[in-house]
Amino acid sequence: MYKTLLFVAAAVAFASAHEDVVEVTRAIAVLNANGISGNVTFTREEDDKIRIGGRIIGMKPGMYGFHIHEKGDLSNGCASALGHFNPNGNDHGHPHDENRHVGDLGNIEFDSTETANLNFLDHLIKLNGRHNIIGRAVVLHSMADDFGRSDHPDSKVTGNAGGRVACGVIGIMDYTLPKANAATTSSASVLMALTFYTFVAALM
Ligand SMILES: [Cu+2]
Ligand SMILES: [Zn+2]
Repeated sequence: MYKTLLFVAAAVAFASAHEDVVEVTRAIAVLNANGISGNVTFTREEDDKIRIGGRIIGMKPGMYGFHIHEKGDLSNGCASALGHFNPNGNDHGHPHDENRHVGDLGNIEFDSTETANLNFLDHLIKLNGRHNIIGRAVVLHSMADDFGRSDHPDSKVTGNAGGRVACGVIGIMDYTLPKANAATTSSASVLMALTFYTFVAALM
């Protein structure tokens, strides 16, 4: 009897460990502060790269630092989002650098109509797993990011991109549910294992 219980427990543990998880395929952040407004979308594409899209309006023409910061906590404005999302303990860098924060998305450019149209890929940010940006914050800065290449003491930490002028929490937009038959398959395996055990026990 104890053996049976132990086996059932093991089978159930095995089945739950193999359950699928929700996969986020698209995320969105809404920015609205200091006369700056817009949406930023993050869409999973082939090779698991993320396409950053959308439009932000309200900044004078020029380049401005644009990052994913560690937390989605905006209770004290953009400041409580803390620093750049950096799960690997790297230096601040250019998006194409090997040594960069996961959150380092470089600069975005506002044109003469004070509009930034976003459409670029990043290979390091993800919508699932260790580099997951869901629930964190996107932050737009008052100055250009120097990619860690200047002599400024903040260069290798923040890119010396100045203050935080607007930010938004990154939320789930689209996702795929685990396959509906996954649970059925798991229960079926438990049932099969039980039947097999009963059969073996009967032989002994
Ligand atoms: Cu930043
Ligand atoms: Zn950084």
